[in-house]
Amino acid sequence: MKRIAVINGPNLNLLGTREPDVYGHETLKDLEAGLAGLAEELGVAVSFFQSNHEGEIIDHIHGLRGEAAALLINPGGLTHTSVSLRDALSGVELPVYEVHISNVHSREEFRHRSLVSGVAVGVVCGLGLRGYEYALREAAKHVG
Ligand code: CA2
Repeated sequence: MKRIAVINGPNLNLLGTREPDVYGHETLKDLEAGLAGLAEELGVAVSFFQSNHEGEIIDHIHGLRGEAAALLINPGGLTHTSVSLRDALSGVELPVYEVHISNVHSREEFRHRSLVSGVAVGVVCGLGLRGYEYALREAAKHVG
């Protein structure tokens, strides 16, 4: 069965505990449980990883080579700053789906630029946690 890796970057472990007006009421565990159910329906395997450390995320991405068929990533604040994350994503040669819970374009100017989008198949933003579901459906179609 093809595997799709879901990666959440810095501070996304706080989902559901703060800033509910921006990030909603669901926790990271709720999100992962929902995606696991959807993956089952779609007939793909899914793995989850969250870290607040850039290097750990990059190491995880390196480890996906040969293990995963596609990856979904919400890189958190690293979206706007990390050349190293972008390089890891382009180096792993997997289809990348970038997800943001909030509409980054209606927020502060520094969130308008993503270093990741240029190496992504597609980007979903502003649709809350549903954005992960849409991206998972697309990724499953792509790898199926
Ligand atoms: O909208 C998104 O998903 C973001 O990737 C979230 C990042 C932010 O830096 C990006 O510009 C957009 C921040 C993640 C922080 O997550 C929290 C969740 C709950 C409470 C506090 C922070």
